[in-house]
Formats: sequence, C-alpha cells, structure tokens
Amino acid sequence: MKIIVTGGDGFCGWPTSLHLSNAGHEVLIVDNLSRRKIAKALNYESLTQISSIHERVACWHKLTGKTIAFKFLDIANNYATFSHVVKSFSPDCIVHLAAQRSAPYSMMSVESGNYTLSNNVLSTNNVLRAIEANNRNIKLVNLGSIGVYGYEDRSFEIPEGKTVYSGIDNNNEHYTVEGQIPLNPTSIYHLSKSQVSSLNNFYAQNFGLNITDLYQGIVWGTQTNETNSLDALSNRFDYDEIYGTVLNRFVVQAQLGTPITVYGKGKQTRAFIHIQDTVKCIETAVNAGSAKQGDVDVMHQISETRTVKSVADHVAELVNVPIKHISNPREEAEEHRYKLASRRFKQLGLSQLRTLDDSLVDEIKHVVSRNLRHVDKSCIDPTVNWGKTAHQEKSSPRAPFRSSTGELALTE
Ligand code: NAD
Ligand code: USQ
Repeated sequence: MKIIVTGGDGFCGWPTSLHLSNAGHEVLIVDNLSRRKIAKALNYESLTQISSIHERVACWHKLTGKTIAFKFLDIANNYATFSHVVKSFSPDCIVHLAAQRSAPYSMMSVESGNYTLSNNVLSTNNVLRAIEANNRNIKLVNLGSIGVYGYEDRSFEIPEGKTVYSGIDNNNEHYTVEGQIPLNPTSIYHLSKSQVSSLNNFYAQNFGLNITDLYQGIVWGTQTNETNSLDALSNRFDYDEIYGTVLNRFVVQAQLGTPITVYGKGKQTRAFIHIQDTVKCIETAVNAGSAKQGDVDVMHQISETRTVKSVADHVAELVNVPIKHISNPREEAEEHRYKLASRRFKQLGLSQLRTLDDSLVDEIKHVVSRNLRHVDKSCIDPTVNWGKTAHQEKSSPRAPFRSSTGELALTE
C-alpha cells in the first residue's frame, strides 16, 4: 500500500513509519517537526539522542534499501498544500498521528491550550477534508486516546464504538437509541481528542469515509525492532513532567535512586500499551477491512489496565526505591471503577499484547542507564498544576513557546 503517516517524526510515528516500510508499504511522512521545537523551547529534550528526520530516513535507506519520503508541512494551517500532497502521492491509507499530545502542556497557559485545540482539531479536519475532496476510498487510521471517556466511576464495561441504549419514554413507549457513551475528558488535550472523535463521526456519517479510530492507552517503552537496529534510528524518550508518560518517568526516577512521584492517592486506573504493540496494532488496523458504512470503527488499543500505584509498586520493587505521594497537580478522580472492552484487535487476530513485564522494564532501564549522565533532574517535578490545589500553590510553568500573536515560527 501507499501510506501517508502524519506526525511520522514523533514517538509513535517514527517507529510506525519504519514498521510499515519494513512490511513493504510505500511510506510518506508529513510532519512539521513541532514536537522537536516544543522540546527545545521547554528545554526538555529526549533522553535518547535522536537524529534529524533527514538523517533518519537516509539511514533507513542505507540499511534496508527502502525509501521513506518526507514532507515538511504544518497540516493544521496548510489545507491546500496537504490536499495537493494527497492528490499527487495518491495513498491507499493515511495514518494520522500529528497532534500536540501532552495533557500538562495543554493546561500550561491559555496559549498552549488554544494551540492544542486548534492544532489537533484543524489538522484532523484538513486530513478528512483532503480525503473527501480527493478520493473517498482512502482509509483513515486515526490515533485517538482512551482518555476521552474520562475517569468517572463506571460500573459497566466501556464498549468499543456504539452501543444500544433502551428505556421507556414519557408516553410509556419502549425506545432504543444507538450511540457512543458520553465523552468526559479531563484536560484540554483530551478534549481536543474528543472533538477529533466527533469530526470522524461527522465525516463517516455524512460523506461515507472509511475511518478507524484507535483509542490508545498510555504508551510505554522506547524502542521497537526497527528503531533498535541502529543508533541513528533510535526513538525519542521523554521523562519530563510535561511529555514523559508515567511508567517511563517512574523508571527514570528509580534509576536515579529518587522517590517515585505518585500523584495523589494513585488509585487512578489507566490503560497501557507497549510501543512495540502500538506499531503492530496500527499495522493490523491498516490491513483490516472497512467499517460498516456510516460508522467509525473504534478499537481500544490497550494491553491492560492498572492503577498508577500498582505501576509504581512494580517499579519500586524491581529497583528498591521509595514511593512519594505528592498532591495531585491534575484535576482527576483518584479512585474509580474502570473497565474497557478490548475485543476488536483479538477479532482481527492480534492477541498476546505485552503487559508490564520485568524484561520490558529492563529495556527501559537499559536505555536510561546508558544515558543517565544526560538526565536533567530539574525537569521531573511537576510545575503545571490544574488540580484542586492549583490556586493555592504557586505554579511556575515554563514560558509558553508561542509568541503573543499566536504564530508558530516553524522552519525546517
Ligand atoms: P509526538 O508529539 O511524539 O508526535 C506527534 C508528531 O506530530 C510530532 O512529530 C509533531 O512534530 C507532529 N505534528 C504535530 N502537529 C502537527 C501539524 N500541525 N502538522 C504536521 N505535523 C504535526 O506524539 P506521539 O506520542 O507520537 O503521539 C502520536 C499520536 O498518538 C497523537 O495523536 C497522540 O494523541 C496519540 N496517543 C499517544 C499516546 C502516548 O502515550 N504517546 C497515547 C495515546 C494516544
Ligand atoms: N502520574 C503520576 N505521576 C507522574 C506522572 C503521572 O502519578 O509522575 C499519573 C497522572 O496523574 C495520571 C497518570 O499518571 O493519572 C497518567 O499520566 P501520563 O502523563 O502518563 O498520561 P496522560 O496524561 O494520560 O497522557 C498520555 C499521553 C497522551 C495519551 C494518553 C493516553 O501523553 O498523548 O493520549 O496518555 S490516555 O490517557 O490513556 O488516554
């Protein structure tokens, strides 16, 4: 297949591009390198050394003879150019990962929240519009977020996609309604992903587009089979308070011998997936058949659910470091029932996803210990606070990287 990977220079996008290329697909990455720019502006850089995108694709070509093309483009603000790219490359599928993906970043300031909303919503709308305008048979595989459901206490299993609600109306008539359970995001970032889900539904219903929406859990780990094959292909690894995800952060803290920072009670339950399974799931979704006409095929891209505390206990036991509960900088339930259906990938033949397992934690420990001298300890404690204590505690977020005019100066 010919596949465009938007956001193909990012943490999930780079390993996905390599994996799809390795599987024989012709891949074009479209990325504006904004993630690298934000890292620089915050001064929170990847722990692993990452090559430039040009070095990355050149190195892949040298190693395998396979070509991954790259187009520098801000998809959110350049519909005409993106549509032209779609027309000339003529993809069978677009894997859409371009987004500002950090919840703390989206809550840091008005500007960073507005940027997150406009970037994530407009880039998705432009992708969908370009499919609609050029060729409605192009399949869209969108990377969504399981956090769109929110974390209120739920006694039932959250289904993948639509479910049927029934009841008795005021006239004593029995009724049934088909729909998704209400989305209830807890950060501007997660809100932007809920809006993206609505956009996907809109284009599937009104234009019959073929859309798969992968509601993904928190991704952990660093490397995949392909990124591991040469240093120059290495994936990024973030552990800072803004972009570091919880398990990767805990391993860095443990390796430093500093206490593991559990926010609040730690009984908040989250879904997890390892980066190697992310790329396998995306490949499976790319190859899967179409959704029912007018519907979005929602799949829960997760391997397990756990409380944050149980993740901390696991890491603390392996490395023998203490756990420190700190007042929660986020507005989120700290104890709740949470059960997610995850049948779609099994139906497609993908089972046995990796769970939190010591050998995999070892992989992160290895990455961290190789780079321990580069760890910036000052970027670990949370400074972005939108939780209950936000107005009592002095928060000192790093300056937002955008100018007051709201323009992002993005040059290659
Ligand atoms: P990332 O920030 O590492 O990568 C995103 C990439 O998109 C970056 O390379 C960035 O430069 C690019 N980008 C952003 N806006 C763009 C624009 N307007 N035009 C062109 N390129 C743009 O993030 P990631 O972790 O790889 O996440 C990829 C996707 O997966 C996102 O949609 C995210 O919401 C979703 N997701 C990530 C996780 C996770 O734990 N990392 C979990 C669930 C879902
Ligand atoms: N947490 C801690 N201690 C820390 C860091 C985080 O206890 O040092 C807690 C948070 O309070 C939260 C949980 O760990 O309850 C997860 O936080 P996270 O930063 O690992 O993940 P999150 O903000 O949910 O976002 C990440 C990705 C995002 C993706 C999402 C998947 O950054 O792109 O969409 O995971 S999910 O939330 O499942 O939808």
